[in-house]
Amino acid sequence: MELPADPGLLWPSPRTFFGAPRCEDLETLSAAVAFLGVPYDAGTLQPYIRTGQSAGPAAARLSSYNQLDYAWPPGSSASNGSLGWFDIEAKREYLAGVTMADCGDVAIAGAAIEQNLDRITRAARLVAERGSLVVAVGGDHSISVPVARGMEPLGPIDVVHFDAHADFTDHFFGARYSHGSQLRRLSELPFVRSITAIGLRNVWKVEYDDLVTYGAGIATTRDVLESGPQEVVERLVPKGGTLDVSIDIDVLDLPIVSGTTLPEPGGLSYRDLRGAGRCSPKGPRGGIRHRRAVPAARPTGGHIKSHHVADHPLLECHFR
Ligand SMILES: [Mn+2]
Repeated sequence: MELPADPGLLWPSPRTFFGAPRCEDLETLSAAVAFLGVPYDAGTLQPYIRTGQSAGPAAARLSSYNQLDYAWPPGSSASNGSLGWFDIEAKREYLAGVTMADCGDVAIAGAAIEQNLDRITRAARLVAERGSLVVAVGGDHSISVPVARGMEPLGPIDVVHFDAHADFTDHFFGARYSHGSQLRRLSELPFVRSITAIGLRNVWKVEYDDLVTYGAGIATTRDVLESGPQEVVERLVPKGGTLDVSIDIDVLDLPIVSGTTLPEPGGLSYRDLRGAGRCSPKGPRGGIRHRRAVPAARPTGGHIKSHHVADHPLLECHFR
């Protein structure tokens, strides 16, 4: 990448994910990676857990300023895909030449829960049908279910869940579509063939028992720290299928992601998570399907940093 001396006169505003070109019409989407904002936090177990995750997509777009510029100066012509970024540790560039698009945010309408979930599914499905890697940015973790429903054409799906929590309760006080039950709902989708949960450390016994009964692959945070992310991923994550990777940033240690809604001490480091992404198996169509739900509280410094540390592992999972 050449560093231009002239920054240009105007930069596009507001910022897109990594400064990628906007896609105004999903019917014409043509990009290897498609970002889909899902500003939804109605799946939160209120009032016990704080909300604000709906601010996630906008915060993630803003924080991407100091990670990767799709084109430089921002907004300049980028017919050859992303400029990428140089990793001095690996002595190589990542994401160079990869085409990306920011599809905007799914339209969320107040308390219309079922309609909102349906819209999320329809948008995710349109993106998947265009052959793009779906990168859904939440939002609370309950968006995993409507996003995964949109992945049906790519099935069967192997779900890989990075989270301090199992999210495997059948319900909370009768509520079945909260972030506390999303992995359970995913396990019930007919085209989901496996579940692997990595980084668990605050889990109810009933959830653990049900995960074992289901046959899920399970790695606690301590398993990852003691055995290393590569051993855990190679042992547990199925090979040869289509992966749907979901990262709850609370899988990381509390001081790294202080802005998240349910921070847990004793978690993974950025390097652990990135290492897990790096060694995940590649699937057919050259693709791993990712999405990530980022329960972040409010657009504070911690929130911004939370997004920052999740972005590199997410993308390294696929482009390495
Ligand atoms: Mn969690």
